[in-house]
Amino acid sequence: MKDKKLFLSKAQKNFPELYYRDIKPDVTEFFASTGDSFLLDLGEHAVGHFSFAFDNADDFIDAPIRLIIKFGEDMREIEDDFSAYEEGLSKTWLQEEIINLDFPQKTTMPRRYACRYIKITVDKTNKPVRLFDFCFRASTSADVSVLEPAKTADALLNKIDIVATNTLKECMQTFFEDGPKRDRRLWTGDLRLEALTNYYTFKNLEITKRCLYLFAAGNCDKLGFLPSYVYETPYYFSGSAHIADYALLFVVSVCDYYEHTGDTAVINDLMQICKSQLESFRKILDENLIVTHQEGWFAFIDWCPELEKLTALQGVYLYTLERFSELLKAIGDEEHKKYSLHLSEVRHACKKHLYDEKANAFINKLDNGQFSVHSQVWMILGGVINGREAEELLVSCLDSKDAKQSVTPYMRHYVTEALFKLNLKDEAVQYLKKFWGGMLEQGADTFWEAYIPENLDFSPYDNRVINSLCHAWSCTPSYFIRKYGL
Ligand code: RAM
Repeated sequence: MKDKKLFLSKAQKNFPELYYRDIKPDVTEFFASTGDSFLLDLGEHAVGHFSFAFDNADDFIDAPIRLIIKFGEDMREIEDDFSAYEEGLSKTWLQEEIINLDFPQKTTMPRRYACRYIKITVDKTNKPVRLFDFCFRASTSADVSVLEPAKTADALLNKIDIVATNTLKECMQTFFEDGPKRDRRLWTGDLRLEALTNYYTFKNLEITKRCLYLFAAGNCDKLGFLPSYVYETPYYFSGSAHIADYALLFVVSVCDYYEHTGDTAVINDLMQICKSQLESFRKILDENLIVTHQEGWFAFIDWCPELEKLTALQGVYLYTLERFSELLKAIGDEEHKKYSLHLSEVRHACKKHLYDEKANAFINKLDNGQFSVHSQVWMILGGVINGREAEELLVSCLDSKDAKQSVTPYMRHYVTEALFKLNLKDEAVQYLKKFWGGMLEQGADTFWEAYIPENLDFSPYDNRVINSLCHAWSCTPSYFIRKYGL
C-alpha cells in the first residue's frame, strides 16, 4: 500500500505537459435547413475538442435546433452506418452525437474526439441557420519541435516514418494511450512499443516514467501478474485483465528504460516488481520448464483468430529473461547469473519439447499441432534457434499459406524485430514496406490497430467500424528506420 501510494505520487510528478493547437477545417461557413449535411476536413488526424457557432440565417430560429455530428478517423468511418453496429465492444465508442441547441451561440463540445473528418447533419431546424467558426483544438504531449526528420533516402520509408511518428504523437496524451478513439487507456503491450519509438523520436522521458509507475501501482492477480491495463481518468483504477505476456513486457519496458536513460533510481524502485513478475511466471512452468495453460484471458500475442499461444508465450518469457539478466549484469546485481542459467535451461527445454525435428519448426501438441508465425518468431526472439536454421524457418513461415500469419502491427513489430535480429535487413525493409506501406496506399493518416491486406474489413471485434485507426502499437516503423539508419 505504501509503495502503491509512492508509485502513484511519482507518476503524478511526471505528468506531461500538453501542447495545444487550433486547426481550422477547409469549410468556413455553411447555410443549412432541415436535412442538410456537410463535411469538414481537418486535413490531418487530430485528437481534441471541437467547437463551432451558429446563428440565424435571416429569421429567428423559433425553436431549438438539433444536429447530428459524426467524427471519423477516415472517410469510410464517416460513410459507415453506425446504427448497424451490434454490440461486441460497446457502441458508445463510436463517435457520433446528437445535440440540441436552444439559441444562436458558440458551442464547445465537452467530449474529446479522434478524427480527421467531421460530418454535421442538421436533423431539425424550424428556420435556416448559418453554421460557422469551426475549430478543432488538438492536444498532444509530444513536443514536435524536438522531432528530427528521419535520415532515410528511401521515399516510401520516409512517408512511413512521418505517419508512424504522427501515430505516436496522437496517442501521447497525459499517458501513452493505446488508441485515442478507443480504448483510451494504458496497456502494457502498447506502452512497450510506444516508449521504444519515443526514445528515437519525441524523447519525452517523463511520460515513459509516468506510465511505468502507473503500472507498478496496479493490483496483481492471484498468479502475481500486474494488470495489463490501467485507467487514470478521472481517477486511477487498476484494470481487471492480467495477461502473462503483457506482465513480462512490463519487465522488458523497464529494461528498455534503463538502456535508454541509465536512470538507476527508477530501476531500484521497480526492481522487486520485475523480479516478482518473472517469479510468478516461473511458478506456472511444468516439470519440463514449459508454461502451463491457465484459465481466462491468459495470453495475448496477437488478435489472429484461433491462434494457439503457448509456444509464443514461452518465447516472450525467454526474451524477457535475456533482457532482464542483461539489466542485472549492467547494474552489478549478482543475481544475473541465476537468471542467465535459468535462461539457458529453458532454451534447451524449448528445443527438446516444442520443436519438431521432422518439420524443422516449432510445432507441438501443446499448441495442437498448429504452425504459426507467432511461435516461430517468439522462439527466435527467445534465442532457441539462431543463424541459418532460424533464417530459413522464419523466411519460409512468412511465405507459407499453411502458417497462421500476424494480423496486427503489434505482432508484425516482433516479426520485423526477428528479421533484424537475424541480420535479414532487406527482408525486414520489404516487410515494413509491405504492411505499413500497404496502409499508406489505403490513405492512412495514422497507422491502424489491425490490418490484413487481403481483408480490409478485418476486425478483432467482428466489425471494423469499432477498430481504432490510430493505434499506438503501429508506430514502430520510426523506431526501426531510425535505430537501423534505414
Ligand atoms: C485491445 C487494444 C489494445 C491491446 C489489447 C490487447 O483492446 O487494441 O491496444 O493492447 O487489445
